[in-house]
Amino acid sequence: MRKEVNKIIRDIKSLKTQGARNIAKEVIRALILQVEKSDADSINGLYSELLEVSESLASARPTEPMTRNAIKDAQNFTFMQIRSRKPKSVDELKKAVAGHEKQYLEMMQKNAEKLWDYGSKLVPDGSLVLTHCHSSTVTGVLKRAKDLGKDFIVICFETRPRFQGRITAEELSKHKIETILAVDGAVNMFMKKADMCIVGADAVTSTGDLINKVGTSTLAHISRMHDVSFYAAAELYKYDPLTLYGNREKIEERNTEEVWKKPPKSKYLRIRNPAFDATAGRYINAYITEEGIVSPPSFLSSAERKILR
Ligand code: RUB
Repeated sequence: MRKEVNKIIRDIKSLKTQGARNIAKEVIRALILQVEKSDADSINGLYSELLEVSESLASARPTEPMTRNAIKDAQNFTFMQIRSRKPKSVDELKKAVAGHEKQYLEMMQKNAEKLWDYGSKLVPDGSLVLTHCHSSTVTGVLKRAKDLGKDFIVICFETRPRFQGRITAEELSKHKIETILAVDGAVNMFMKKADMCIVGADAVTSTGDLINKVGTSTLAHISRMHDVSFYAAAELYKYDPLTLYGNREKIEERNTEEVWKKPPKSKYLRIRNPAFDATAGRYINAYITEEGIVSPPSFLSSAERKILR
């Protein structure tokens, strides 16, 4: 494996690269690097190398279907090239695969732009918007709404223990959006005055349930208590096809030192650090996707049209 690819894996594991889209984009960049600079001298050699590297990339953050979908697409494309197009040389295959991956990145960008357009129309002028963690999809929606001339205030919750809410706060305020950072425990207090909630997505299941940063389900439940609209901004590529067969989305448990560095030693004390939680589709008013606004039960049919299994 190339050392640049190793670094991408390390950055994903250490959370230097965060968020489902950013992780998927880095993984695709790694595939391009590996293929373009590969020393493989045969077509089969290149294919085996791609399979091996993609396994390591997929396991760097195993709970990200957007990454898995991208990897599956790369593997299927390469397989079909070898099977049907029968490249004459390894260089021809390298070029085809790298070219396909570059197009995939462009498609991701176009999808995000479309989603931001749809989402920005939902943000009411003069409103109070609540969000959680840092989602590049959500900040894209909010920045687009601001660019449309809308005035609104965003409250981002700090998102313990890694404080991704600060990344959101910094990014939005740089874009001249009035932003308030608040502690996670203040959700109920601010919900009373909120007009809408918008969060990102790590995974969407076949039943329209959402997996996102831990604390998302609290926001969703409390928004329902106060009758505040709750949206998740999720490209259809966040869909996890395995959930159609009953697979439950794994919730990543991270190092407990992130929560408490030096806790007192006691056999009665345990610390837990789940990174994500699941929100049932019935608490979500709609998903904002690149194909428009869809209800949680319709996410599946829209996604299935796009994603190869
Ligand atoms: C980030 C997180 C984000 C989603 C969506 O968690 O939960 O809401 O990944 O992000 P972490 P995006 O910081 O642990 O990766 O919209 O950018 O794909």
